[in-house]
Amino acid sequence: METMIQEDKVQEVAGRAKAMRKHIVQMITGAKSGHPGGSLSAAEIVATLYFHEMKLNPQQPDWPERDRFVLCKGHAAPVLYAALAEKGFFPVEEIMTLRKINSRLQGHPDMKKLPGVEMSTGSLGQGLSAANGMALAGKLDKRDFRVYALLGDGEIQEGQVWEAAMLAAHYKLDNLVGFLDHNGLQIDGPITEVMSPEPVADKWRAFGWNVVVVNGHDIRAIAGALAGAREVKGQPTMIIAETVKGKGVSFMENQAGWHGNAPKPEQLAQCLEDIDRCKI
Ligand SMILES: Cc1ncc(C[n+]2csc(CCOP(=O)(O)OP(=O)(O)O)c2C)c(N)n1
Ligand SMILES: [Mg+2]
Repeated sequence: METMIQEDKVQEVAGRAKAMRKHIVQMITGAKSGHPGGSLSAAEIVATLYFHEMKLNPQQPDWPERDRFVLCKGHAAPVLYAALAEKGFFPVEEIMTLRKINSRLQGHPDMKKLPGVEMSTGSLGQGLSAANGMALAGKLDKRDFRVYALLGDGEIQEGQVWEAAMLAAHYKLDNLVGFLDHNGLQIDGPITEVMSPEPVADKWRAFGWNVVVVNGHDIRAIAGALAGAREVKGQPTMIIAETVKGKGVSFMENQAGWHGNAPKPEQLAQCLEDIDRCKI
C-alpha cells in the first residue's frame, strides 16, 4: 500500500495510540468495570481517524462541516473517550469518572451528555444505520464532510447491519467509510464458533462495497486505505482491519475472557509497562 502519510505524522499518531491505551486501562481499572479487549484492538484505527484523517474542531463540537465518527460497537467507549480527551474535547482527568453516576462518560457513549459523541450506541447493530443517515444528509445538503463507522466482527451477526450495508451501496454513499475491527473474538469466544460471519471481505463486496483489508495496527496502512477510500466514487468503503483483541497488554491479547473484565488495581502497573514496551 502506497504511503499517504508523513513519517512524523505516523510517529505522532503512534504516540497518541499509546497514550490512549494507557487511558483505557486506567479508566477501566478505576471504574472496576468496562471492556478493555475491543477498546485496545481499535486504538490505531481510532487514533488515525482523530489525529490524521478527520476534520474536527474540539472548540466547536457541533461545527456543521465536521467529519462524523460513529462507534457502532459502543461497548468500546473507552477508546472513544481516550481519543476525545487527547483531542481536547474535555479534560483528560475526566476519564477517571468513567461509569460513575452523573458522569458524562457513561459505560456506553451518550451523545446528549458528552460533546464529540455523534451517536448514542451500545445496542449492537444499530450504528451503521445512523452513520448512513448522516452520510445521506451530507449528500442532500451538499456538504463535503465524511462519515466513519467502527463495527465489531461479532456485531455484524446482527441483521440490521446488512440492511444498512444494502442501503449504503444503493444510495452510493461514497462519503461513508466503515471499519470492521476483525479481532476474531466476541463476548463468548471466537466469532467462527459462535456464529461465523466469514468470509467477511466477500460479504461486504457482495453487498456492493469497496473493500480493503489492512493490518489494523499499522498506521501507514490505515492511512493509506483512508486515502484510497477518498478516491472511490459511487460506493461506500469497508476497511477490514485485522487486529488483536487486547492489543498491547500481554495477558489480554487474544483472550475472550478480557472482553468485558476490568484489571485489578494490582494488575495496572503490568498493563502500563506492557503498553510502554509494545512495539506496533
Ligand atoms: C444487541 C446487543 N446484544 C448483545 C450485546 C452484549 N454485547 C456487548 S459486546 C458483545 C460482543 C461484541 O463482539 P464484537 O462485535 O466482536 O466486539 P469486540 O470484539 O470488538 O469487542 C456483546 C454480545 C449488546 N451490547 N447489544
Ligand atoms: Mg470482535
